[in-house]
Amino acid sequence: MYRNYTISVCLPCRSEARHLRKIIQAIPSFVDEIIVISNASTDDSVAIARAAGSVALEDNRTVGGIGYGFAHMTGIAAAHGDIIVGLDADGTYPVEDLAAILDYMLDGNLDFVSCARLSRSRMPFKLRLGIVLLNTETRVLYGTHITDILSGMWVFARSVRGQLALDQGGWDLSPQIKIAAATNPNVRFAEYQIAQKPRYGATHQRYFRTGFLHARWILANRLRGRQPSLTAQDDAVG
Ligand SMILES: Nc1nc2c(ncn2[C@@H]2O[C@H](COP(=O)(O)OP(=O)(O)O)[C@@H](O)[C@H]2O)c(=O)[nH]1
Ligand SMILES: [Mg+2]
Repeated sequence: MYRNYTISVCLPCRSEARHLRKIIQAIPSFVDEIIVISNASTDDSVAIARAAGSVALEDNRTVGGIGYGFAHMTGIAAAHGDIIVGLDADGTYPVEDLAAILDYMLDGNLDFVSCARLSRSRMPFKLRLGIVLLNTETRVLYGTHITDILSGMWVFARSVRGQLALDQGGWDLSPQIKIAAATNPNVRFAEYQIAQKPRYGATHQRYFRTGFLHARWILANRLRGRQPSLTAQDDAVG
């Protein structure tokens, strides 16, 4: 519970068993619910998540071998908290800053906060360049200024869960959730600048391939003219 709001943290996870305990232990104690969603893990991530006191779910669906979006969607659907936090289970995102991020969200009367990395993080040049290009594409196509379209950490009110209309099972869930929130007039969206940390273990990422697929999805989604669902109502925060 934080400032009278219950908080759920969702961690998508593929084979992060070696450092999962450390990541779970770093989550502030005011968090009410920790949900680890394993996707096609080949190690004992699920058992370790459970032993560390979190709720361990499995969603092993994949598209093109990736299940990042499926894991997030399952976590978001299962979360009970008034506020839902999503972040990678690899130690890169500063979960220890969560109180400050929640203050920013609550004081600013926001519904969705995306945690943007570019101004405060060191990251591989090709990743930074890819993000800048995809940010620009998003700005041109959707008219929305997002400074880190690929951040893997966000915080939002469960009351807007039904408005996001998420359906991307692969990596494209990451741009999808931000574009859905930022372009929906019923969702108050802002970014919060964070510093990214080095990853535990090896990334599963193939930057060029994933970047190209993101560019294609961002364009195709715009051409489809898909509007976020305004019908699905959810209970209000608090
Ligand atoms: N690679 C991969 N990671 C997944 C998948 N599903 C969930 N994850 C988790 O998603 C998060 C992001 O993956 P990561 O390898 O860190 O990608 P990066 O942050 O882009 O380097 C990590 O916590 C993974 O354990 C999946 O299908 N593939
Ligand atoms: Mg990561």
